[in-house]
Amino acid sequence: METVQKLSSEELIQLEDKHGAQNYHPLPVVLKRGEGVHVWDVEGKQYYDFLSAYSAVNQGHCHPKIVDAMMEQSKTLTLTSRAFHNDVLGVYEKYVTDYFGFDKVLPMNTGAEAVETAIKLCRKWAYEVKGIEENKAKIIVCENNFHGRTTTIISFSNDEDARRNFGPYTAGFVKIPYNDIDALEEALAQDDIAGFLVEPIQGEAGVFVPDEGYLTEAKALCEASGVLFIADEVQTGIARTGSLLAVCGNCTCQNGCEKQSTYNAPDILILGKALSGGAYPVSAVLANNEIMNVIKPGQHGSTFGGNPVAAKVAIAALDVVQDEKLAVKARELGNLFRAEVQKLVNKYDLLNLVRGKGLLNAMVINDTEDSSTAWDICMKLRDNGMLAKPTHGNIIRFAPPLVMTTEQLLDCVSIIDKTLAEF
Ligand code: IF1
Repeated sequence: METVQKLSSEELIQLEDKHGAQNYHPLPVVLKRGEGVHVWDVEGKQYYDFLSAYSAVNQGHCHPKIVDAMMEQSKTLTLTSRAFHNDVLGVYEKYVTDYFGFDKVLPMNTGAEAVETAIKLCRKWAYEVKGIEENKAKIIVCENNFHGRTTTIISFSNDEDARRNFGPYTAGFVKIPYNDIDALEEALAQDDIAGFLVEPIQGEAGVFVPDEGYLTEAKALCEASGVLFIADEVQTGIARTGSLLAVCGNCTCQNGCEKQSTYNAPDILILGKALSGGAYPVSAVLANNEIMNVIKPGQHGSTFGGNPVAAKVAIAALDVVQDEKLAVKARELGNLFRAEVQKLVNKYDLLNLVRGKGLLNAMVINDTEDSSTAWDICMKLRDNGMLAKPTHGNIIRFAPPLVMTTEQLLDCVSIIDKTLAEF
């Protein structure tokens, strides 16, 4: 360990190149420490984190409340598997279901596992409650979706990198354009439709916010067709977009929702990432009894899902969201950020537009998708003390931790300004 700590950024990157599978192309920066909105590299340089581990670190790096909860539980009991009960799981299950307003939760670890769980749950419900003939159930998904990396999930991706040469693929998915209510209505008219799986804002697609009313109409159409409305809030959930969930629209109430009937409550809610504040892999699928009760002992599970450390971490992470009013912060800071960056869009030809909701935003660069401009800008941002990552070639995603102050946010805008001026 001693020697590892003395290695330079360059040497550490070489180690990864030589010994790690090359399934990523990270920005060349090697981080060693994080606190709140900041991270530091091995040479000691400080940066603002404008990715938040893809919206996992909403509560800020190493939030003391979350770390304390993890440390304490780690010294007491880490894992029992679900073969036995433990004294934390039930407490967490009550807490998280009250928080989001559902009857039951099925705890898993990663986002992709939670999406898989939702798909299995939806199919089982379709056969056993809705009465679809065995093996006929279809789930509607959207073009340019991102739901994770398992074989089934990439089966309905249209990102060729994510999908190509990983077949044969899982059948049973119908793909429609995102943000197209007529296409949804048409697809819902097909036989054997069990569910509609959707990201309330498409993250990987470049932070694509659907039209006002799209989610409400989509939910209403699903309900009218007896089809489950399944929201993947792995990236958008937990205050990121200025409300507790992106499906909450403009409501910022923090604890569950007294207005369940007026927000676009999904039949199945998928959470991950910030459910742990980035401290630990924790994901969850929430649903009411009519749906969740189709899963019986032995039919689904995971060794680590719902382990006591995960349970304590998630309670702490959700406490922080509420105590620090992170949804309201994300909304206010997001409005300010977009207004400020819009000024830069007006100022620089290099920028096409800024879009997003809350603190999930993207800046579209005025260049072709295969140009290296967005990457070059991210490299310069890095040099100027701010870390962000391009997506789809010419888009830069901006998703800082939600615990940022107004002053810090304005400081970041001036870093972006200064960086663009260098081009
Ligand atoms: C990677 C993207 C973000 C997600 C939604 C499920 C998952 C994700 C809506 C799966 C994960 C991550 C995975 C990460 C990159 C990242 C990502 F650019 F690829 F699309 F955030 F925008 N549903 N998204 O966004 O969760 O299994 O990873 O815990 O490196 O693949 P996971």
